[in-house]
Amino acid sequence: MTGFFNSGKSTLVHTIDDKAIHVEKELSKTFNEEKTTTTTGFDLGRLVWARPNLNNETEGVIMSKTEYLRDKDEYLGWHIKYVELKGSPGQMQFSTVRKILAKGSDGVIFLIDGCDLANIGNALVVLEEIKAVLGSNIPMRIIANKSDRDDFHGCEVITSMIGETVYVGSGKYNVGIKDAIIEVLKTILYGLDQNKISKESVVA
Ligand SMILES: Nc1nc2c(ncn2[C@@H]2O[C@H](COP(=O)(O)OP(=O)(O)O)[C@@H](O)[C@H]2O)c(=O)[nH]1
Ligand SMILES: [Mg+2]
Repeated sequence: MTGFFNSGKSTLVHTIDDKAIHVEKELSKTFNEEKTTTTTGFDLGRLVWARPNLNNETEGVIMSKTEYLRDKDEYLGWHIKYVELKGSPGQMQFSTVRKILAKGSDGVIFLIDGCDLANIGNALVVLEEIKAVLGSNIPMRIIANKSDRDDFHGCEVITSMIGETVYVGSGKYNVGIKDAIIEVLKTILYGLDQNKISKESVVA
């Protein structure tokens, strides 16, 4: 998972895996009341995708590895895939770290701060960077994050600014996140065309 500084990457990883690893440091200048640290290394969440069958329409469930190990008996006979969600540092100067972390990724969750249009340009720089490393066909879902806030701009505005489809989400309140991860995982497994078919059937 990547995106510019303050888009909500560390928060999202922590929401879906409360045992996630964070490598952070205090910001020398406070960004705002809430944001006092910045990721200097990475965030690492360990997830499990459990599916009752391997039908490509089957969504299954995303949970943290800890939850899975606790409730393992409920998933007897299900198909289990372990997923690592790596959150990258968002500041421009950490470009090299982002590129190293990106290597070996099978798909991307790209976060944009949906309340901060002033940083859309920076988001685009990070988006181009990830495409340069992983190729522009890498399975990816772009999320306009922080949709819970009153000053959220809505995904239509951000879609038109980015020039690619952007989906609504809130990493803090776990809205749209698991769906995005499942969509990316399905695209990794079944390819873009298969995914389009299943997306249409979800909409219908
Ligand atoms: N309201 C709201 N705030 C969020 C959300 N996600 C992150 N934040 C806040 O945005 C700021 C940046 O989040 P952080 O996870 O550190 O961003 P990162 O730099 O991308 O890792 C923090 O103050 C978070 O509390 C969200 O979905 N909703
Ligand atoms: Mg962070």
